[in-house]
Amino acid sequence: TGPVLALVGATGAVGSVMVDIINGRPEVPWGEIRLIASARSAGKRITVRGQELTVQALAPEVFDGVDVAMFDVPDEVSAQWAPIAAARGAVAVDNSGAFRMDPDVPLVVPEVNADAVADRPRGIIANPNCTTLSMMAALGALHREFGLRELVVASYQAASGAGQSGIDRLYAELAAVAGKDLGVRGGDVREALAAAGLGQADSPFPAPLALNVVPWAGSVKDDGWSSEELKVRNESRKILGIPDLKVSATCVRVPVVTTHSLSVHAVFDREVTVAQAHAVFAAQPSVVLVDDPAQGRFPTPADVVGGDPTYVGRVRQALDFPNTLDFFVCGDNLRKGAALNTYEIAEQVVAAR
Ligand code: 2RA
Repeated sequence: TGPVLALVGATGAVGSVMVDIINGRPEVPWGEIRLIASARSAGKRITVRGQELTVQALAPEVFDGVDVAMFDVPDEVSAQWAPIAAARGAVAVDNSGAFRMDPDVPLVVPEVNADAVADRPRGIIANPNCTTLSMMAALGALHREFGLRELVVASYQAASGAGQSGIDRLYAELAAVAGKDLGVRGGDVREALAAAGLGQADSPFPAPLALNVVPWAGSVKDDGWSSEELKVRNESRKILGIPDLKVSATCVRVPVVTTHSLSVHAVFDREVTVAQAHAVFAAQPSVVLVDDPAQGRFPTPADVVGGDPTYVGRVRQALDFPNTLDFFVCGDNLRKGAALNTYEIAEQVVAAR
């Protein structure tokens, strides 16, 4: 009988991908897996590794005997329940934003700072935001070799980053504009959505996403920044262990269902060539290099979705900036960006026992 794993939020967008990941592993270390969700979803039956499990309602007792409890739930649910799981003896691995910047909670990407899982005074380990996480395997590998000093990032974030409601909204908007010749201007998208009964106020996005890009993700913070942009800054610093890393990010939502992309401008302490960067990426098992633009080969969300690795391409030495690389990264925001990294942390916790 191996350790007991609990998955809280088993029926949500990330939780469902988590179940796929657990089902797809060749082997798992767990003696028992418990699926947990809100009372509304309790009683649902989900097959995990050939066994039909019944989803249990979230309550303190469900954590009794649990070794690792993974949380894929909104911030306020994690804030309340991860400490309860920890108090009942579980290590909580939390994918919300509730604990990421807590100095007593490690923020872990196993390829970059796996050892940090051991130092968890609150019994909680945080999983980074999917936007930061999507570039971390690639950046961490470069940082080890060349010393990262500055980071300028633009994100191209998928609708599923906003959860199931984001996915549903994008499909509904696409249906509202599909099959129509909207002319060279692409038509009045707001009018087309309104005619289909899709009010802007009902959308998780602040502007139409179909046939559009939206330079906003997250909530409003001081001085014009979005929460998402500050997460890229703060979380990159914490994961890489560079508290004074200079970071500037612009986060943008694009009409892609799943897979976040980032355009990265990274300045290093030491000189770095494209060939050296290619060699570093090739040596990092969780990074796949797709970089032959003359043959039309570069990562795109449509090609990498559903995969576990981070895909990197368009690697260039910046012409006007010394020691600087520009490159493009794509990563499935629901897999490595959320469920997979959380699961890898959970396995790391039991492996380190
Ligand atoms: C988003 N990164 O894409 C967020 C989700 N955590 O909206």
